Amino acid sequence: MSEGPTTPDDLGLQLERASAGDRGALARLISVLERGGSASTSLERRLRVRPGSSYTVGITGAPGAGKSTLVSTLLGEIIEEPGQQVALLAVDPSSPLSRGALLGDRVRMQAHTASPEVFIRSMASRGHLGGLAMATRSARRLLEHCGWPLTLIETVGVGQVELDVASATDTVIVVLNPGWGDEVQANKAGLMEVADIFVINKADKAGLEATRRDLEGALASLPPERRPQVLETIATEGKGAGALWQAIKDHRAAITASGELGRRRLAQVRSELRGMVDAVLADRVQRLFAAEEVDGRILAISEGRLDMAEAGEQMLALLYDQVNHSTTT
Ligand SMILES: Nc1nc2c(ncn2[C@@H]2O[C@H](COP(=O)(O)OP(=O)(O)OP(=O)(O)O)[C@@H](O)[C@H]2O)c(=O)[nH]1
Ligand SMILES: [Mg+2]
Repeated sequence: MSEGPTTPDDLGLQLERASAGDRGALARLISVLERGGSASTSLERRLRVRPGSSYTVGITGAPGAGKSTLVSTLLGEIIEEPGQQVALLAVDPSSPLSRGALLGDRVRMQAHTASPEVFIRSMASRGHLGGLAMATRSARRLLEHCGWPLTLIETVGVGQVELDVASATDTVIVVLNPGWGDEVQANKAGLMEVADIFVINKADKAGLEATRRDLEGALASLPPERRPQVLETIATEGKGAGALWQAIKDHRAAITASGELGRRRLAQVRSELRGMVDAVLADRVQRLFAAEEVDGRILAISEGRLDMAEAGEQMLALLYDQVNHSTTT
C-alpha cells in the first residue's frame, strides 16, 4: 500500500478531493489519522466541527450479537431513502479471535461497498486501552468535514467500551440476544445508562419473551422520557431493520427538540479533548519513566534514603522541565 499523503500540500489536496466525494482520498486520509504522528496532527488542524451538519449513531453489543449483520441490513434501509448517504466505521477488536468474523463482515458488507451512497471502513481499536480508538473519533470528524451527513460506528461492547461509544455518538444502540449472557446481565446497569435503543437481535431464537420481560422490567425504573425503545430484529432475514431506522430518526428528532443533542455534543467534545490530553500526558510519563535518573530514585526509595512524596515531586518537576523544553524548541 502507498504511504499516502504526508506533506501539508498533499493533505490539502486530498482533503479537497475527499470533500468532493473521492472515497479513495477519504480512505487515504483515514490511514493518515490511524498512523498518527505529525501528518495526522497537521490533518487534524484542518478539521473543524461543522455544527448541525451531521449525526452519529453507535451500535454496540457483545461479540457475535449480530451487529455487523444488523448494520448491513440497516445500511440497505437507509440508502433506500433518496439523497441519503451513510458512512460506517467498524471498529475491529484487536483480538485474533475476531478475524473469522471480520472476513464474514467483509463478504456481507460487499453488497454495499459498490454503492456511492455508502462508505465503509474498518479501524483497529488498538492504541487506546480498551476504548474507542482516538483515530476513530478523528475519522468521524473527518467524515463530517467531508460532508457525510450520517456516520454509524460499530464497536464490540466489552465493559468500558459502551461508555466510550456513548461519549462519541449521538444515538446509542445496544444489541442483545434472547437469553442474554451472564456478562451482559452483570453489566445491565451500565447498558441501561447508555442505551437509547435496545435491539433484541436473533429474535428467531428461544428465550425472546423472557429477555424482553426482563429488560422491560429493568427499564421500568427509568423516567418515561429516558426509557429506551426495545425492538426485535432477525438481522439474517432483514426483519426489523426498517423499524430500527425509524426508531433512530425518532430518537434524533426527540433529542434535537429537547436540547439534549446540544448537551451531548458538548459532552462529546469534552471527552475527546480530555482523551487527547490524557494520551499526550501518558506518553510523556512513559518516556519519563524510561529515563535513567528514575532508577536512582527508585533505588533510593527502596533503601529508605528518599521518601515517596519527595520523589514524586521531583518526578513532576522533571516532567514540567521536559514539557517546557519541548515547547521552546
Ligand atoms: N439465528 C440468527 N443468527 C444471526 C442473526 N443475526 C446474526 N446472526 C448470526 O450471528 C453470527 C454473528 O453475526 P455478526 O453480525 O458477525 O455479529 P457481530 O456482533 O458483528 O460480531 P463481532 O463483530 O465479532 O462482535 C453470524 O453467524 C450471523 O449469521 C439473527 O437474527 N438470527
Ligand atoms: Mg461485527
